[in-house]
Amino acid sequence: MDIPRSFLEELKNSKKIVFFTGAGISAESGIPTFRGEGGIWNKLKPEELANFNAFLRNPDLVWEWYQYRRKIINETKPNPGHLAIVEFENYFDVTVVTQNVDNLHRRAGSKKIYELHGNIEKNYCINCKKRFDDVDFSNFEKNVPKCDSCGGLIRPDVVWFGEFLPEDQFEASEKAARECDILFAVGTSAVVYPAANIPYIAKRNGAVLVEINLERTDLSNYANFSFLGKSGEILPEILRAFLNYRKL
Ligand code: BV8
Ligand code: ZN
Repeated sequence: MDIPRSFLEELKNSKKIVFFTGAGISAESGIPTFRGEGGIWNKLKPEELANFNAFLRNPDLVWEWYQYRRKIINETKPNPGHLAIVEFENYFDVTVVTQNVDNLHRRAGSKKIYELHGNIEKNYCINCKKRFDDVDFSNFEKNVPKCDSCGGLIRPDVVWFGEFLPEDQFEASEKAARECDILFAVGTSAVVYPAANIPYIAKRNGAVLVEINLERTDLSNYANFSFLGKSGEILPEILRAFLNYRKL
């Protein structure tokens, strides 16, 4: 893969890096994306599942979908793309801003992570808000569990369509985007807002914008550099090229 010298020079002069990641970075771990071919939304529509009213209308169906995804996630592990991002921490001040709810960046060992859309391992009661994080609900495959304090429905702690993002995570992500020297947008179709604002905020504040994706997206016209291909191959390749370049 051709890595431009001008890109390596920018990287060498950078201190703060943001990795803004989407479902594509977890694809090589075996977790289906939302919108690419084989994407889960192709079969199921967000409005049917990832929103609060759908949950109220059919809690068992929505709960079952999350149990199905949790099962897939539990059988996967971080891939070389996640691991390369951890490696970058040895040479840069790295912040991970992820739209993913799969917890793979944390399992890979990333230190500074902001989760804009929540975390599928966490749950809470919609009535009394009691937390049920990292509770094993494996015996609730098809039926939504009820809160043991008030009997309310328990939901996954993820951000559904029409719901606000966790303010602390979003504000910290905006700040990291404003202050970074370079932002890598990795494996995201950049169509879901307000998360998709993050790369534009970085660019507007003078950061170099780098896109890593299998295909072009809305971001491609704004990116200073675009690498087309698999993030699990490209990120380790960029790290290797950087380590060689900095020795020159
Ligand atoms: C909000 C969590 C304020 C749950 C997700 C109408 C009504 C209501 C709202 C809206 C509306 N119209 C617009 C909106 C705003 C809406 C929105 O943006 N909709 C879009 C679809 C138009 N946003 C919201 O509703 C947000 N909240 O606006 O609140 C508000 C409040 C009240 C009333 C109104 C507004 C909340 C959005 C969060 C939704 N939750 N997920 C769950 O996961 O179950 S969204 C879902 O999409 C995931 O979080 C995912 O992370 C996110 C983004 O998708 P991507 O990560 O980019 O993944 P995708 O599959 O799309 O793309 C993968 C990419 O990877 C592809 O480009 C592919 O080429 C690439 N790829 C694949 N393999 C690889 C690869 N790249 C590299 N290597 C590979 N190997
Ligand atoms: Zn409760």
